[in-house]
Amino acid sequence: SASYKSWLQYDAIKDVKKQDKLAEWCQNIALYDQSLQVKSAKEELVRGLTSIVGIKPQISNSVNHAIVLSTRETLPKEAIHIEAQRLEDLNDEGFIIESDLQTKSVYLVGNSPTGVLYAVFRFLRDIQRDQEIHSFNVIDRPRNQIRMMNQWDNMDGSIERGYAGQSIFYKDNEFRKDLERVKDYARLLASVGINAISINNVNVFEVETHLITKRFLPDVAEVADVFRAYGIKTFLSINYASPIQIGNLATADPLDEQVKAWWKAKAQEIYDFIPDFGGFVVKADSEHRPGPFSYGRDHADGSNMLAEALEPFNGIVIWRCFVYNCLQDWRDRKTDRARAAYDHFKKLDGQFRENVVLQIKNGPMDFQVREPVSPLFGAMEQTNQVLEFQVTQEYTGQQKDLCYLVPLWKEVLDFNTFANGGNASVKSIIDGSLYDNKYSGIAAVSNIGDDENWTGHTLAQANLYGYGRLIWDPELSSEQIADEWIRLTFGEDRQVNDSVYPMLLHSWSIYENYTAPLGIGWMVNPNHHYGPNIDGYEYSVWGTYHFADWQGIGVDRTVKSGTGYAGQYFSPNAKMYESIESCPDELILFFHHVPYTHRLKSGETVIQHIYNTHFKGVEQVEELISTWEKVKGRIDGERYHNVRERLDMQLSNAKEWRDMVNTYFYRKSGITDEKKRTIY
Ligand code: BDP
Repeated sequence: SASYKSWLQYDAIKDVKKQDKLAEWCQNIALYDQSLQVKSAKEELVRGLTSIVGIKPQISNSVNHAIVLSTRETLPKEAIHIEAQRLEDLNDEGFIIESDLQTKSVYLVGNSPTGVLYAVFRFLRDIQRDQEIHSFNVIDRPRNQIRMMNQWDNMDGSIERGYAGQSIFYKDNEFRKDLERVKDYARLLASVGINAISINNVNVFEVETHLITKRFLPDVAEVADVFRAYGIKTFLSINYASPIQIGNLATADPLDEQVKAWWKAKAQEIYDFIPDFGGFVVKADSEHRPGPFSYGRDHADGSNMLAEALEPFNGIVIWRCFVYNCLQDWRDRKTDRARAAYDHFKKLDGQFRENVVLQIKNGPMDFQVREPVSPLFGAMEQTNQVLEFQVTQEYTGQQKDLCYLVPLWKEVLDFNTFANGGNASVKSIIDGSLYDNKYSGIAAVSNIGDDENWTGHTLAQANLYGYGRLIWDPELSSEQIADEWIRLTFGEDRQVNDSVYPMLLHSWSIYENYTAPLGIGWMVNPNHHYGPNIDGYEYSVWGTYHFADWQGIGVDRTVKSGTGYAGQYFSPNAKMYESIESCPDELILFFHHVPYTHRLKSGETVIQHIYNTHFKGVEQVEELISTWEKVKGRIDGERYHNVRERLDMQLSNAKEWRDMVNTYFYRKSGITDEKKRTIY
């Protein structure tokens, strides 16, 4: 169905002239490399051309009248005029696409077989839009090295924070037998340049602990085969206590010789099954997961031991920095959860082995609709890092509410940390250029499941697409990415584009308007995290407070009088956040406790801002619905109805948020709405 195909629709071109010309140029595919990824590239090209152009291309061994697929090294002599030396300046996965008017051929040449695959996806994307077949002159390469997807799938088939059905990998504590859907997922991921995937939840429970044993390794190997053909490396999340749970050892202490030997043997065993296995993702000492702290060791000891075991095989350890005390006493309220990652890890800089990569969430708390950027970025000059985003919309509407996340991610990537004495955007840190890291990149929690449309909300496909595109090229704008996705997904229909485009682009700010205000975050129902509950976490152990009383609200994170968190930033960011005058409005309650009557830079008081944005948010959702109504009849019914249903759910959610938030703060503060709207 159209919803299943998502952005790989490959709709037939309607313009007859363009169609004929494409048919003339695309009759043949010439293959000058036989590797696995080039085979996938060819298969995709045949599929795409058959559907877009309506011809079945032949496989030929001449460069004439052909789409030529080749790596730089295997280019035939006839292609001497193709400027393949341009490729030398690109990284491994880079490629060129060049039209040759004389022979009527187009050369898709990669530095590696995977580069060829990326060239094919780019080629198919471009011919569906404005690119003329005779004038290709593309040179492209991914900006980030590790471009990863984290599945939070459990083997019972459930997905932690999954909002699109069950796992496509597992069912009833076994691997699914049919891997067709995994293959289609691999196609979607490769089409936007993803090159790594971890296939199980970071919380590794009983069964999943056995993924690294003979019981499941043959299955893992089969999945890895599917992904390999699309240039994607397979990783597993592991249980730090594995030596105890499956190794019959008495300890998992990283400095214990038996434990070290056990992991070394384990690594050997895994690589016997999967020679190009990527490595481990580890959540340790976090939210009740075991880790090195139990043995009085730190996270350098903990990760280095695993890294040593993987090193002979070029494997890496992706070690998560989401480490904090999730059992704090709220009455004490002195420990600030926001400080935790920096406090734990900063001091370990320089102690990690080269194949340890720290994975840092974009913000210091947990994927809230608005958070400052984690101060750890740039703070560890000698440590490899990847950034972690959450594509699945745990705190941003759970794929019932619309929230296009690319603008949020872009703000994070563009943020200047002022590390290294100057201009040091997050993107220049995690692409490895600032500190010349051996490993670097971006990972994100996936938003897919076995729903027909993959993502529950059809428009949430744009987040998966956008994540891949943005980390391939962080210079792309949110607007460009939205436009590409809409056209590839719904075809070339101006009216559809005119509707969906503003819906996507405004959706993050709409969601922010009707939920937790001014960077304070949370206020959600505990556990499942959907819908409003202002005090849901206020008196619990998780360290997520808003401190609202009758006079004011916000967390004082200043150095002067608060938790000191603001001081974790480089100057001048530290100074900017420290002072109420210079702290940006949207984060004021993250950094400061202020009276409700505090006047924002916008001119509104905090309380009036809360009322205004919450009334406005609901009105904006109503507008989303009327905008969506304009696409009715212009796209298929399945996708139309899916989105319409979701928007209706979003509207009732937004109203609930509006009423609970406004009422709560009216009752706390006793201050009436200037505009005298109804507050219950
Ligand atoms: C939180 C989720 C929880 C995850 C955790 C993590 O609520 O389900 O296990 O993050 O990232 O956002 O480890």
